[in-house]
Amino acid sequence: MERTFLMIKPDGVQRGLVGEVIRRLEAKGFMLVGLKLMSVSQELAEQHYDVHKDKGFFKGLVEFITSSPVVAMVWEGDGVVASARKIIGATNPLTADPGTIRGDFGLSIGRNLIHGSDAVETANREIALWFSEDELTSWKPAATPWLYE
Ligand code: DAT
Ligand code: MG
Repeated sequence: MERTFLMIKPDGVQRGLVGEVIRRLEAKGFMLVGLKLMSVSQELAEQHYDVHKDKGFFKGLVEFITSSPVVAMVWEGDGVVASARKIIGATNPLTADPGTIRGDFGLSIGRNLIHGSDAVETANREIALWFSEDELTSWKPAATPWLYE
């Protein structure tokens, strides 16, 4: 079953949107398999955003991610990587569609509330970076037959 890595950024935690984000993914039918509130080290933030290391916003992004706790999560389900990206919405909250997390709650690109892996391979890399194997729990939700034909 497909898995993705989601991270509620410091602004999402500070603004009290942890429950709202989890509620939306749960209501969709995805399954939570890993969850932790944590402070992010400089090294982890830099590794996570390695693909952006040459961008002008990289330094500010790392400062932001390390500035206050985040909620790191792994979610599982059919097509969860692409579907979670749709639920999150476009990178810039001002142009993100209403109904998405960023579209409903954000105003600026540097405070866009949540990260979601952009592809299955990226998800596997990010899950391994943020979670150890024993922090992830496989379980079978009772609702499974009511979610999947
Ligand atoms: P996404 O988070 O939608 O995958 P991304 O991978 O292009 O977006 O960028 C990673 C994060 O970096 C993004 O969530 C917010 C920040 N960021 C991207 N472009 C930016 C910009 N032009 N100015 C400031 N921050 C930016
Ligand atoms: Mg990205």
